[in-house]
Amino acid sequence: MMIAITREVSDSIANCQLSFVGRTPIDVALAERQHHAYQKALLALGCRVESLPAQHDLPDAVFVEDVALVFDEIAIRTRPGAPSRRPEVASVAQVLERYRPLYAIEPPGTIDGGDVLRIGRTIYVGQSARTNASGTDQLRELVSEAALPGRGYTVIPVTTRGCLHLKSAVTQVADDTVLINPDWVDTAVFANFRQIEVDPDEEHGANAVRVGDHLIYPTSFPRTLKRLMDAGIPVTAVDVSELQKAEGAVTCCSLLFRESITR
Ligand code: CIR
Repeated sequence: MMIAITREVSDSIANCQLSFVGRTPIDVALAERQHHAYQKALLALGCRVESLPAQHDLPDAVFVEDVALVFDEIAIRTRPGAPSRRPEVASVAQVLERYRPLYAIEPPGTIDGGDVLRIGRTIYVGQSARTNASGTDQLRELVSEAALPGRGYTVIPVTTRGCLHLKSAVTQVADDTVLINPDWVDTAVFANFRQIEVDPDEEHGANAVRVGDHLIYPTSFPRTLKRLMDAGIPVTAVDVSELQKAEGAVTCCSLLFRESITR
């Protein structure tokens, strides 16, 4: 069973952090409806959705992906790069403790979950304004072969440019395939994968959520959506326009993991 942890939209979302997107008015009621449709898509793909109550004093709290990393073996509370987002961590960590042994990124380390892309036994970590070398080194130790005998991961730091997170620039869309924006990350890092590039007019289009072999993907990138469908990848399209105004993408609205632990 796949678990999806989500959090309801804060009514203060208009005060969110913004880095590469200009501030425009957000329709909170519409954001809530879109978020519910996103949760429904997760349910329809067989996930058990654990929806946490909104944290109205924390504008970005709907973006739960950034505050924790969940692997088959352990979970890690992150220390988000934006100080305003650090109070979001504790309540999600409390839930994760029920599922995995829980570790933490300590100061001066910072990591946003949006910078962490796991593919198989490799973890690519975006080096962004939100994720630093100390955070990356701490993650490397926590998932090393020494820490997880027989189940260690290789951690590869990846430089990003012009975007918020690594997963703004690249996500996995099939076992052997990534969806990628070549302007925001060096495609050579993913040379071992088949690569589907975003349409040049859809620069934010590289972020897809993968549930089993299926994707959840925004309706706002129709040309890239067609590329995914032409590649034979099953896609559920969702309208997340209001969350995109908060610089959110589809991966960032859930923490997705297998219920059972692997030791
Ligand atoms: C932020 O800047 O932190 C939020 N406004 C958006 C976070 C999006 N997170 C993600 O893509 N993982």
